[in-house]
Amino acid sequence: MSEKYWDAKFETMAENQMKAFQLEKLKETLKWAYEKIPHYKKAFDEKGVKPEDCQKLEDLAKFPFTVKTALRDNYPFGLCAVPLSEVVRIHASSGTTGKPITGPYTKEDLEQWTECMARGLWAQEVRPDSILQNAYGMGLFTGGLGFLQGAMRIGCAVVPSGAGMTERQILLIQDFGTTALCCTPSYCMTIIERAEKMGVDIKNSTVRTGHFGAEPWSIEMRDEIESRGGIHAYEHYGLTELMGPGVSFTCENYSIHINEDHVYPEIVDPATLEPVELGKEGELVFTALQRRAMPMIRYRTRDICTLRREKCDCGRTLITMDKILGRSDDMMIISGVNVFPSQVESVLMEFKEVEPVYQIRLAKKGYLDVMYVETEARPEIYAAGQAKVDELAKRISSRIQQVIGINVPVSITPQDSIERSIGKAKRIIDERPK
Ligand code: DLL
Repeated sequence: MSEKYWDAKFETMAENQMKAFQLEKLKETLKWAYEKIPHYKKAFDEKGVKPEDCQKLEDLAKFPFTVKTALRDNYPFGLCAVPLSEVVRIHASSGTTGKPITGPYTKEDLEQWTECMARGLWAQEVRPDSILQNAYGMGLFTGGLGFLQGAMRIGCAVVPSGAGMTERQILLIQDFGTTALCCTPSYCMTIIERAEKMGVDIKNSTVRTGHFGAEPWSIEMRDEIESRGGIHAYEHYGLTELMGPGVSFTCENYSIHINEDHVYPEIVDPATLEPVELGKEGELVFTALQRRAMPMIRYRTRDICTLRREKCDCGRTLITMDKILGRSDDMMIISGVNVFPSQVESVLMEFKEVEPVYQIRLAKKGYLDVMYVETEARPEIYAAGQAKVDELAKRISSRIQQVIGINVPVSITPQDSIERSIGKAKRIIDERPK
């Protein structure tokens, strides 16, 4: 570890060395998965590929994808490559429908995950003298324990406050002198808003850094957290299927660096499933390079993103990804235009008169999907009377038309009518007949 990097060897490794390292790990992983897990043996055989067919990184494109249903179909331990006696932790994610998906870890898997988390938090100014309040859900969700492990590895004081009980979170910030706050960005906004109502000034509190993730959020939301909360808003990205958080993290330049010695990223065209070149948008696909309990080959995340290999001033050579635009399952097609909630969020955040809460209602009009946006205004707008409220709604609607190109009715709902998030915010209410 150095003052700047937690693991300088991998964080600043030359590209050709990294590729050689990845290839070696990839070959081991393909063999491990093929030999240990019937699902992969069958999938490889059906595609007519053998682990030995991977002789260069590009050969990975010949191998089959893994999709979420494979995890559900093999619930709970069908994709586990080791006996349960070697498993030391099992996380799970409920998802929206049906059975959860499981994430088992060996001792070594946990160790590596911890290192990935420490790497990210170290890059984000967390040090042994930090007081880190961890307001991610503690439990089956990978957020709580993932951040706990990484922070403990650095050796800072962790306050495992968990998600929820917002007034207590604010009390802890004040009493313990929290310097680093970990939670979803929407929950951070809830905390800031509640603190303002309580007359507590988070902006001038001890909190300096935020370590946010687990849901899509716009750059405008990031700016809002920074200006309204006085917090440097760092980001983490990850998913249960791979390890949880720890897949990637932002440096001081907001570049999202992928721990590519642990996860090998690809972007594919979600329609053709063909690889997409660097700098072009598509679906993120990851292969875990070092996991033992649950190796993951070409996992289709459904997250829409772009990969870039550009020099970053932080000195890290790790490949970067853009902010996630949204999940392909959350993409709405309105009047023929593809829209993600994060795009609506970007427009809403331009308006200082609205609270950073919103929801999108989807309904059917004939054969067409229609969308309604609901948000809340700041107290002074309600106080100024209904005409002001209506005028604001109209202005937002015409800005959406201008930026996204669709005509969307916007309504300003009564104060505090939209549920505040404590974890992953639910942005879409789908009222379309099933
Ligand atoms: O959300 C892991 C995590 C916890 C990441 C805490 C960061 C911080 P899952 O519950 O399995 O795991 O959800 C994974 O959440 O496929 C993305 O769609 C979304 N997601 C996670 N991080 C981000 C992010 C955790 N920074 C799914 N930006 C992923 C946008 C994110 N979306």
